[in-house]
Amino acid sequence: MHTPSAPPSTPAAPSAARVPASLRLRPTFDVTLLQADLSRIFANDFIPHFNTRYYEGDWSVVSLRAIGGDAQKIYPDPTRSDYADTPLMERCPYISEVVDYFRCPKLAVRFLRVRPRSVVKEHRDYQLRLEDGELRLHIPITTNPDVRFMVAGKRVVMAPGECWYNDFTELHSVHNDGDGDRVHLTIDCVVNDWLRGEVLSAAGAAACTRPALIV
Ligand SMILES: O=C(O)CCC(=O)C(=O)O
Repeated sequence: MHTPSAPPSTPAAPSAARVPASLRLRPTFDVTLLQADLSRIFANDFIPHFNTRYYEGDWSVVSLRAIGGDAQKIYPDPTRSDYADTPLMERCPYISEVVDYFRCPKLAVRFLRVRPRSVVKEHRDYQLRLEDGELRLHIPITTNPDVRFMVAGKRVVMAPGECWYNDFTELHSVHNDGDGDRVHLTIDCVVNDWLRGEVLSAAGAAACTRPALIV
């Protein structure tokens, strides 16, 4: 695979309590290959999001890994563990490698698309952060400067190929005021020692780059 790039140093890890609500993790994935996989997904593979009260416009989903391997199942049911790749994953060989990069159990893997002039309204997700033992990673594939992704009152600018942890138990929303689709790959993960280490070491690195507190 195209090995994701990661900085070599691993600063001292903070505790989970010090992890910010939004945090870029170390791997960076190949944008051309991500977009090539996305191009093999067709318009009628996208299914409108089930939470119709939470959005205006077009927010839609493609299930690459779902309950029972069924691409029609777009709800990431936290009570189920029988997740498997759907037939759509076969069209996405690079994304299959990206998913394998994460050395932890994976649940739902989806494309989430927010079309131009669409809004995912402010909401919280239940038990979806490091401390809860399950978290959702976002890897942008297509985006534009007029996407506003807000988490806990702050704008989070995520570029294609980057990998981000967000605390989705905090209020969050997405506005796409641009002209192009915004598509993210999302990977729901069960937190194990490896994943906790990745998040905590990224949090440690982020803390080191913050300005010193002057008292
Ligand atoms: O980015 C999106 O499409 C929605 C983000 C969101 O609400 C989530 O991942 O829980």
